[in-house]
Amino acid sequence: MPDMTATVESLPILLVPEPILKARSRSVGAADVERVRGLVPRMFATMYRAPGIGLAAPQVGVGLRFAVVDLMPDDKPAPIVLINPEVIARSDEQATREEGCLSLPGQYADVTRPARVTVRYTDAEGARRQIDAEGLLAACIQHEIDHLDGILFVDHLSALKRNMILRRLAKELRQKRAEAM
Ligand code: GNR
Ligand code: NI
Repeated sequence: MPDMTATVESLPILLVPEPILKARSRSVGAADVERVRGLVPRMFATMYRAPGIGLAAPQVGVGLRFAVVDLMPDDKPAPIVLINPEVIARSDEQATREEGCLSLPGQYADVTRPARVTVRYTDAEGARRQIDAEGLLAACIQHEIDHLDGILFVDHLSALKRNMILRRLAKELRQKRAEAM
């Protein structure tokens, strides 16, 4: 008897400087729906295990425009699947908060973005939806949509801060890989 409660396998998370992280992903079309359906549970498993509050398909090597998000309010799962998400309105008001990224492990910086966004997307059931986001959810959704356009949170920083972070990450990964030998 197969174990029906078997844990969904995590996927490897690609790290900077993987080229796919700098590429624009293409829209999910009807022909991609089965592939997306298969990937979504694995992407949630990968995100929860990391742990993170969002994960975009290119971070697991898939060049398609979808992402998963879960802020786990009150420690309870609240999974959101964003397929072909589009920001259709953004506030003039900006907000600054510290961001991190699973593709730049251990690196954090303050990022300024629109405080509120309205996002149109297709959900996991194929229904067209719209969400008004603010606070951390707004930052997270914008961060994930950026990934679909090949943009990383460090691209919102000055060249000086960006290079500082990229050099620090390269050094830390080099050290970690040397230790693992
Ligand atoms: O886990 C994550 N935390 C986070 C914090 C502030 C703004 C955005 C994020 S998303 C990030 C996970 C990730 O890399 N998603 O692409
Ligand atoms: Ni990220």
